[in-house]
This record gives sequence, structure tokens and C-alpha cells, in this order.
Amino acid sequence: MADRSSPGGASPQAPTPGQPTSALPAPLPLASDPPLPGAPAPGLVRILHSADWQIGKPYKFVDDPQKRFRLQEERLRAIGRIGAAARHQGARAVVVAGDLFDSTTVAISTALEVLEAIGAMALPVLVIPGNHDHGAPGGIWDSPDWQRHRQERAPNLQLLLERQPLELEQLLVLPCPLLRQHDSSDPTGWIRGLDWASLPAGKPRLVIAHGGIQGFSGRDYGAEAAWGSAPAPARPGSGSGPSRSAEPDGAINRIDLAQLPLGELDYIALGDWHNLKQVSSKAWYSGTPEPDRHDQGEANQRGQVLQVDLGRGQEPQVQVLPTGRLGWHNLAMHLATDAALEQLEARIQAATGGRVSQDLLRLELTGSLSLAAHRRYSALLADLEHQLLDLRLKGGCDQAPQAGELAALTERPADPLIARVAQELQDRLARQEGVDEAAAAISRAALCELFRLATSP
Ligand SMILES: [Mn+2]
Repeated sequence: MADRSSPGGASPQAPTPGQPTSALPAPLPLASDPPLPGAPAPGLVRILHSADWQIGKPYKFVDDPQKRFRLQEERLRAIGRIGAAARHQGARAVVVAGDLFDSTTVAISTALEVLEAIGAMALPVLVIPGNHDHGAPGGIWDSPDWQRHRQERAPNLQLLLERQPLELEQLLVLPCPLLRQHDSSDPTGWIRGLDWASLPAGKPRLVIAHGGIQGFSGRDYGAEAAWGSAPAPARPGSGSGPSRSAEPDGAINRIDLAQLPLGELDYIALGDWHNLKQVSSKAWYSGTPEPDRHDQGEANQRGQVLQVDLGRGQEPQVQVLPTGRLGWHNLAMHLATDAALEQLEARIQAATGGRVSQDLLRLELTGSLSLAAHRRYSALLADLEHQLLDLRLKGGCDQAPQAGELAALTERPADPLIARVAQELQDRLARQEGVDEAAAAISRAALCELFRLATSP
């Protein structure tokens, strides 16, 4: 098998396309659990397709270390949920189509947690390196610690570092590992030159690849865009590259599906795009099993693995199995009246379900509120800071003293000093508005502060 820990040591270099396939490794056993209800139709092989676990992602944009830990930990827990789904659905193997790790320099302590979770799956887990955890020498896959721990804790993890067919008991696997972060050649190119007559005729053929495809490329997953917060710092050693959209036509790690002999293949398990996407009848991006960022839009489907039933010469049967736990929400609202504040609260409640430490919210606000409503708004934001894993605010809403609120300040027989200051501020504001907006803003802020002092319990 194509693991560097195998005797003799595998070369990280890709073999030349069309190399002889007669020397296939001996078939490896697959999990032999008894079939469950809902098992695949006779003759079909069920696998789970996943990708982009990005274990070790630092989430540096979150300041609170405890919340950062929660985000990181949930990615590890997702491995357990994938294992549970594999058992429940009677899958014969789990495929990770690249970027299992967030970088090639992941800590061994983190790798150990991954190995424990994968070892507990007790079925073959087929992994190719992606661009984040590429297979160049010197990275995690190469480390003696990793190799030793893998053998001890997760012998079922099969790292596929060579672009050559791998025959399993029920499958023929055609792995397309990324052996460096940026590759200008098509990682699936070697498949075009295969001698199909020499390959087993009856076994379903599974391509595993990572990258953008011709005509569709994902966006950069290097860093969470700065949004309503301090800019996210660069991540040293993260293995993340420059924005793909900044590349002329984004030609790195680019897969050209049209060049593949699709009739000879049964399923193409793709990784790199973090959302669910069906590219063709045989090619899918599974998306990441646990959502990891905001900027995908609410319509994109994230937090799942794909159950794929495969047969030679048949269309794959694909089902989506949810595995995500954390909610990443985007809300935008204009607060034109105080009533809109209640609508905002209702929408946040609907999105988060009131859950604690399980949601992240990006909130884009405009508008203005009365002084009393603005006080409730500030309290709402403070509560959300505690309740949510992360709150990003873009814009905000102004304080606009209402006539009744101003009257309540100026008509205070018991507080003549407050009444006089309030009246002076109002007069000043009336002179400044439309003439000197900067000065008007200061007067308005002073009035708001006075209202807050005068009306706080
Ligand atoms: Mn990737």
C-alpha cells in the first residue's frame, strides 16, 4: 500500500502515468460487519465520502481561548460522528479526499487525537493529502512519530501517497494525492493513461482527488476574512496559500474532469470546496463535516458526509448524512423603529435556538433606535457575546432620542440641574444639526449619556 511507513518506504514522487498495473498490492480486507437494514442493493459497495476536516485549524479570529478550543474540539468530535454514521449505515470504508489536517505541521498531540478517533472507526479510512496537508517530505505524514502512532492506534488508516491503483477487496481506488501545496499539473492526469483492460473488471472504481475543477473553483480557505473585528492575523506554517481568486485563472491543483475516461470510472470523491456540491452524476464535493467559516452564505449546505453506493458501470447512489453541530449564521437588518429590535431578537433566537456555545453570528446592522431601545440593544449584544462562540458586528445602530424621551429629561422638577443641562444640549443640537454634523454627534452622545444616567435604576 502507498504509505510511507510501509516496508521499503514509498517515494513521494508521482509515478509516471500509465505505469504497469500488474503489480497491484494484495487486496486488503474491508470491514466485515453484518449488513444492516437499509444496506446497499446487492452488488453495490457502500462508502462514506468526506473531506476537508482541517484538524488543527487555529480559529485565531476568536479571542477567547476557551471558545477557540470549543471550535477546534468540535472538528475532532465530527470524526466520531462520521464513525457512528459509518457503523449505522453499514459503510465498508470512509474516504477523506484531502485536507484532513489544516497544515503539514500539525502538533503530534492533535494527530494522536485524530488517530484515536480513526482507530475507533474499525474500518478502512482512505486518506489522500490535500493542499493544506500535502505530501511533500518533511510534513506530518513523513514524521516518525506519526508513522509509529498510526501503526499502533489506527492501522485502518491508509494514507495514499502514490498515484497508482490500489485494489481493495471490493473496490479499485485511484488516488490523486497532492504531493506539494501548489501543483500546476492536473492531479488526476495520471488516470488518463491507465491500461483499463489490465484492471479488475468487476470492482467499482473510485477516484479520490483534491482541488478545484475546470469551470468551477472554490474560494480561498486560508483565513477567515476580517469582518467587524480586528484583521485576522496570518497563520504561519498553516500551509494555506494565497487567495486562489488572485491566481490568474486559478490553475493550481486544477482537475479537468472532461479529460477523464468517465465510462471507466464509477465515482469521483472530491475535496477542497467546503460546501456540498454535485459536479456531475459521478463527481461530488462532500463539503466539510463540520462548518468552519461564515462566508459561504446561508444557502450553502455544510456539515455533512456523503453515503455513496457504488457498482461497476452503474450510476452512484448518493445520500447526504448530516454531521455538523455548530451553527454559523449571517444576519443583516435595518433597524428603522424600536419594533425592529424585537424582530432582530426573534431572528437571532430562530437562528441559534438559544443554544449556548454552539453558534457563531455575523450581524450586519444599520438604523437607529430610541434611547430606551438602544439600551436594550446594548444589553442584547452583551448577552450574545456570552452566549455565542463568536459575534462579529458590522455597522451598528445609532441612538436617536425621541421627543418623549427629551421631554422626560427637560421636564424634571425634582432634578433642575439635569433639566437645565438637557435643555442646553437640545438647544445646541438644534443649532448644530445640518450645520456641523460632528459637533451635533457630540451633543447627541451627551444627551444619550445624560438620559442613561437619569433613567438608570
Ligand atoms: Mn484544500
